[in-house]
Amino acid sequence: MTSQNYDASNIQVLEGLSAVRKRPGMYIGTTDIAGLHHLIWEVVDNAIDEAMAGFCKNIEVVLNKDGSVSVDDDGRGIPVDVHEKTKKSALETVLTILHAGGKFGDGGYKVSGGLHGVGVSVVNALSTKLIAEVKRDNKLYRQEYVNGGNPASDIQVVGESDHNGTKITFFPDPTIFEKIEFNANTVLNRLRQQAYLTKGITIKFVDEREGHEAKYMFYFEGGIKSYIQHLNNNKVYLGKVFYCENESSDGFIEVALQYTETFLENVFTYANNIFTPEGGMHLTGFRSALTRVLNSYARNNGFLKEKDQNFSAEDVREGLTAVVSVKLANPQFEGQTKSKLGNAEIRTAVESIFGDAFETFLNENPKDANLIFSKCSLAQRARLAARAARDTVIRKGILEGMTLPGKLADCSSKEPAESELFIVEGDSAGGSAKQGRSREIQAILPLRGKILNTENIRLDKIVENNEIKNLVIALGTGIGETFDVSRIRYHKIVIMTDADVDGSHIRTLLLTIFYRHFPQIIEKGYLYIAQPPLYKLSKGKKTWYVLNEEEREEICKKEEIGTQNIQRYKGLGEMNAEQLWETTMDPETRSFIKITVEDAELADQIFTTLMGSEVAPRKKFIQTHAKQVKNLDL
Ligand code: 0RA
Repeated sequence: MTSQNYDASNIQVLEGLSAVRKRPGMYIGTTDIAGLHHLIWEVVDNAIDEAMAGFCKNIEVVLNKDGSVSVDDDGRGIPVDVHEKTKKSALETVLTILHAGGKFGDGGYKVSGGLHGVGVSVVNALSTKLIAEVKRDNKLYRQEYVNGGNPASDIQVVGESDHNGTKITFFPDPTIFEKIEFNANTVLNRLRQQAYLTKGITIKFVDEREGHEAKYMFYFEGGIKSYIQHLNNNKVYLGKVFYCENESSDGFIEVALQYTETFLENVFTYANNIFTPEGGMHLTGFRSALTRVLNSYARNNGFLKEKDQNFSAEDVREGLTAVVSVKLANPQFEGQTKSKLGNAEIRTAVESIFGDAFETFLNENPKDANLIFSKCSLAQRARLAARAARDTVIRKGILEGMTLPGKLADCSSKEPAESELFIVEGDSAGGSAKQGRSREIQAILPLRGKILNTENIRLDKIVENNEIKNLVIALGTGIGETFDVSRIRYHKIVIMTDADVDGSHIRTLLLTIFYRHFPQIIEKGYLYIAQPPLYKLSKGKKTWYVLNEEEREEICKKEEIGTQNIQRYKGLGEMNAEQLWETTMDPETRSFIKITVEDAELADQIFTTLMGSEVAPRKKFIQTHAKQVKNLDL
C-alpha cells in the first residue's frame, strides 16, 4: 500500500493487524510449531463453517513446494462487493480487519470463540504473502497481500468460473514463527478429525513438498459413527454403534457410542467442531443421561435386582467409546485452556436428546442392551471387589502412612518438586543406581523382572502384586477411586530400563500401568524415560557415551575409532555407579524423554494393539511398523 491512499480506516486496519504481529500469542496461542499450524486450522475452520451452513462439499489443503499452504473450498466464496461500513470489498474487509470473518456469516452456527475463529485476517497478518482467489458470479477474483496483510493491489477479475469457492494461499512469516515447516501428520490428523465431524464432506490433502510427496482423501459417510468404528478398530467391541442426531432450539446435537471389552473410557467431545478436552456442559449432560438411562432400563428389565446397587457413573464408563458433538450459536469456552464448554442450556439439550434416543435404542436392540449391561455389571463387581481389596490390602498403607517399601532407597528431600524417583530394572542395576545417585534428591526403586501384563488384569489384581504395591506406596498417590495426584512424592518419575528388548518390554508395561491407572501423572508431565547410553567409545584419554547407532557411526568415523575401542552396554548392570551417574542420572548431563499423552487415542491404540488380547492386530502393527520398532513403546 502506498502512502497516498492511506486514509483513516486504513490506519485502523493496519493497527489491527500490527497488533496481531506484535502479540501473535494472543491470537494463535504460540509461535512454535503448534501456532504455525493454527494458521491452517483457521482457514480450514472457515471452509468447514461453509460446509456446516450447507454450502461446501469439498475442501482441499495443499502444502506447496514453495513452502506456502493453499486451502481451496467450494463454498459460496467470500463476497467481493463493497462493504458499506469499511468502504472496501468484503473480501478485503474479511482479510484485513480483526474478527470481521464471523460478522457477515448467516451460516447458522458460526464458530465465534475458542482458540480458533479469530478470523482469516490473523493468518494474513502473520504471512509474508497471501493470495485470495474467489469464485463467485461466474468470475474468478484475485487479490494479493504482502508483508503482514497489506493489499498489494485492488481486487481484480482474472478469469471465469463455473462454480463458487474460495482459495487462500499463504506464506507464513519466518520472522514470526520459530519454524515454518509444516508437519504432514499433524495436518492429516486434524483434517481426518474434521472430516469425521462434518458428515458428507470430502477433504483432500496433498503434500507437494520435495521428499514428502503424498495424497490423502477423507470422506466419512457416517460422520462420528464412522469415527467410533475407527477408534474401536483394534478392540473387541460389544454390539453395534449407537448414533443419534437431533436439533433443539439450543443447538444441534450428535452422539455416537459403542462399548468395548477394554477397561478404558474414551469420550471425545466437540463444540462447533472444536475439540473440548476439558469437557463442559455437553459432557455433563451426556454422562448424566447415560447413567440415568442405563440404570432405569436395567431396573425395568431385571438386570439389576431389588437388592443391587445402581450402576455408578464409573461402572457405565468402563470400556465406553463415545463422541459427543454439539453445534450452537454462541459457544462459551471456559477453563484453563479455553477448551471447556460453558453453555448451561446445552446440558439439558444433550440430556434429553441423547437420553431419549439411547433409551429407544436399548428397547429396540435387546441383544446390544444385553452386552452393555453385562459389561457394566462386570465393572460394578470389579469396583466393589477392588474397593474391598484396597480397604484390606493397601488403604492403611497408602492413606495412613504405611512404611515405605524396604526396597526403596528414598531421597532425603521431602520436597516433591525437587525429588526424583528412578524405577530401575533389576536388582544389580538398582545397586549401581543406589550408589551413584544424589541421595539428596534421587530415590531408587528396583523392580524385579517382568512385572505383569496389566492389560488383562484389573485394579483388584494390581493391588495384590507386590512390585506394583511398592510402586504405589512410593508414589504416595493411592490408586483407583482414592487416587490423588497432589499427594505425589516426586515430580520426576523416571523409568530406567536396559536398551534391549526386555528393557523395552518392561518400559511398555510400566507405561501401560501409568497410562491406565495414573494418567494424571502423565498429564502433569511427571513421567520420564531415562536414556542410558548404548555404547562407550574411547580414544586415548577421551570417552564418548552415545545413545544410538547413528551417533556411534558418526563419532567412530570422525574420530577414527576402531572396534576394539567400542564397548556396547548390554544392560544398566554393566555400568558401575559412577558411569551410571555420569551418563544417565546427572541432571547436568543426562537427557530424559518426557512422556506426554498428547494423543490419548493413539497411545491407547498402541497399548491395546501390543498388549491386548487380540493377536491379529498386534501382528499387523508389528509388521507395518517393524522398521520403527524403536518407538513401539512410546
Ligand atoms: C464471509 C461471508 C460469507 C462467507 C465467507 C465469509 C467465507 C469465508 C471463507 C474463508 C474460507 N472459505 C470461505 N468461504 C466463505 C457468506 C457469503 C454469502 O453470503 O454469500
